[in-house]
Amino acid sequence: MFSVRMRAEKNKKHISGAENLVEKTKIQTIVSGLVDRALSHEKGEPDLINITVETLKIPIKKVTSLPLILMNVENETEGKKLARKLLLELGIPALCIEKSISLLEKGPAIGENMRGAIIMDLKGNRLETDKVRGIRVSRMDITEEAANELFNALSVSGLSSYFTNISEALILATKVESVKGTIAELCWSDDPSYTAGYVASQKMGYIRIPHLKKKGDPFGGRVFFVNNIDHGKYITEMEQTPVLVTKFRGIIELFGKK
Ligand code: PML
Ligand code: MG
Repeated sequence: MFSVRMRAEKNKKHISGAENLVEKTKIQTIVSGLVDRALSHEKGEPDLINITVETLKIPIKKVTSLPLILMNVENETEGKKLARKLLLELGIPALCIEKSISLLEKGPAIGENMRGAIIMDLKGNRLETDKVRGIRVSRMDITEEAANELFNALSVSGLSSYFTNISEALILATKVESVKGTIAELCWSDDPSYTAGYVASQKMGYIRIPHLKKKGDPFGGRVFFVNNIDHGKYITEMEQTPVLVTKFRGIIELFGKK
């Protein structure tokens, strides 16, 4: 199996990234799809597209996805209130919650979005070595079978048009929550037109919140809340261990759909 990764930037600013785990025979098709994607992002045309194709040297970890829990909120104020409540219930101190929300609101890389994520301990310290790049979770995918299960479930809930965003975020969150030391993740998109995000945890699943920012807002990102991690091991596992989602755990609609 191969890891195929794409990242695109313009004037050194991150535009988009995506990746797959594929058999050799699929590399060309996947690369071409990733290039198309890099060239058609709403944030503009990149001046650099980086494609990496690499054999996997570590055995693949097969996992079942987190359950997808759909919540309904009217706007980003309600959405953030819900995210705060969920994170508190998960044991994240209020100070860390406020710090993480304000970082994502302002653009965590000195007023810009990060390519990767913030790691925050329960005292509110940021643990990423590179605070502009952040930690980039990598080498992950979903099987065709599990992707079909997810697609069908999303269709029933009227969300199939968001399949790509949801599936990629669910894969990533599932990997992040599978790594020892992660307690929860807070994420919302950095795409201006996409207002959704989530709070993910092993305890509660992937709780999707349709509004965590206003439409048009270009800032977003990810924060991983951690406790007692071995810094080096944690980062290596996030970046290097290949994870394949082989089963979709299902959707729970808590307050109707949005
Ligand atoms: C992104 O695409 O930048 C992150 C999307 C997070 C939310 C995905 C969803 O559940 O709709
Ligand atoms: Mg994005």
